[in-house]
Amino acid sequence: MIDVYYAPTPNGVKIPIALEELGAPYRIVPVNLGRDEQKRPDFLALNPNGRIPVIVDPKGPEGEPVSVFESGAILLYLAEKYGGLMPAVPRERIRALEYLFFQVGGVGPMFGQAGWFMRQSERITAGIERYQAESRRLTAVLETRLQQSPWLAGERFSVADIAHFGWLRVADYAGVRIDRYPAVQDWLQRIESRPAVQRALSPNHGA
Ligand SMILES: N[C@@H](CCC(=O)N[C@@H](CS)C(=O)NCC(=O)O)C(=O)O
Repeated sequence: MIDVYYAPTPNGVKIPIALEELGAPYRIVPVNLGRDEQKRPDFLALNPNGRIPVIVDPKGPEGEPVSVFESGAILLYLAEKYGGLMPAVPRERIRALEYLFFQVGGVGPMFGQAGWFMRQSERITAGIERYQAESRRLTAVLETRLQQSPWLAGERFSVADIAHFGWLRVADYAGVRIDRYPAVQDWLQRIESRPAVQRALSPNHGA
């Protein structure tokens, strides 16, 4: 059974969603970010970057335990291990990789910075405007893509959709009004209605 070092955050929710979609058993190990548990030595031994999510698979390569950090790496590890959530069609696989990296390199950091600047007691206008504008621009890229195809990779739901879902469902945190992006809004609703996603987001998820 895979241990998921978890907090209910935009990056955290990606992992139980993937595991539920793949039908893989897992156990939640709560990490209290408010108490900085992610900065303790035992956690840093799993992720030197001191952030969730992290997984520990007791049956990794050669049947030996392995830990994985960075949500994109975890999603790809799980997709390979359980044989799902990555399109088999080569062109769709390329699109899935593109949008997965677009999320971890673009949407995640920009939304995170926008939200951070918006919540500082000192108003730093240049920071707020820069990161909100970039968050909105990236969401417009997703809007264009989702006007063309039902899922980010193409015809199939994939790790790329899961990666974006965590942040897009809380887009207002970054000052992004999702009702201005109708294809993204429709896509969010289709993901929210998936039974595996509902299980993953329920408080009693995992073993
Ligand atoms: N690039 C990382 C980002 C992980 C990340 O930012 N995690 C946040 C929660 S969403 C966290 O652990 N924050 C606590 C901290 O920064 O100390 C990933 O995709 O896994």
